[in-house]
Amino acid sequence: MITVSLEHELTTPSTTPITLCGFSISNYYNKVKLSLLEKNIPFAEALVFTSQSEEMLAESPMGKVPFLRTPRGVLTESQVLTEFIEDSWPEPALYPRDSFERAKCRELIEHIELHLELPARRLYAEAFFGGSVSEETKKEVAILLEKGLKSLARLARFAPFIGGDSFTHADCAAWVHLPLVSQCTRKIYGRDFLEDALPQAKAYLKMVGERPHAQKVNADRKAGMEAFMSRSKK
Ligand SMILES: N[C@@H](CCC(=O)N[C@@H](CS)C(=O)NCC(=O)O)C(=O)O
Repeated sequence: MITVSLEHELTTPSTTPITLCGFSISNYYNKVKLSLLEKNIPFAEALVFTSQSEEMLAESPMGKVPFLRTPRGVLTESQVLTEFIEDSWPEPALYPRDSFERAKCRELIEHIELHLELPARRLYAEAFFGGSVSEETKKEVAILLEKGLKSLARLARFAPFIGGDSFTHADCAAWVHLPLVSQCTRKIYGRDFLEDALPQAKAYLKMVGERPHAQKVNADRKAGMEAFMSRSKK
């Protein structure tokens, strides 16, 4: 595990209460980072790559990122981090106050992660990392993605945000995950499944991407890409 501390500009080292661990090309890392930035929560970032070393597993039992170091211990699973962040710093709220609308928001996040990001992830090796994926997997994933996208078309509101009229954690999730569905389907199947199923998504993603905090996440992602690629070649 490689750990490098990157103090976030909002923080000072001595008062930093939480540290987001992972790397800036991870969509799950960026989901949480965008939520933290949008809520103006002071945090530090530590560059940690996925690994199965004892040192890593002691903090992140699956060896995955992101994880969050807090004064009371470590938390894993990005959605758990999101919920912890919202519970610990309720203002500004990134979930609706109404319990049903709040649940609808979480439904969108679950939906995007379970039915879109997870199947799409099975293509990443070939789409992004120079590996290969079997024809069988490609067929299976295509069916899952078509179904997931049809279903998202029923759930997403784009009015103008994915859950309605305010920016929420669901936008943080949609903005990091949905572009990967576009990119990997274009690469693997030669057409953009997202564009075909949800033509409104493109303008929506552009709108979210214009938010200053999204731009910061994107700039860090681009800077991190080169470091990650040179590390994976070694
Ligand atoms: N369910 C996890 C997924 C996180 C995840 O898959 N992270 C990727 C990086 S984007 C990872 O750590 N992959 C390494 C692995 O699966 O061992 C979460 O929401 O935090």
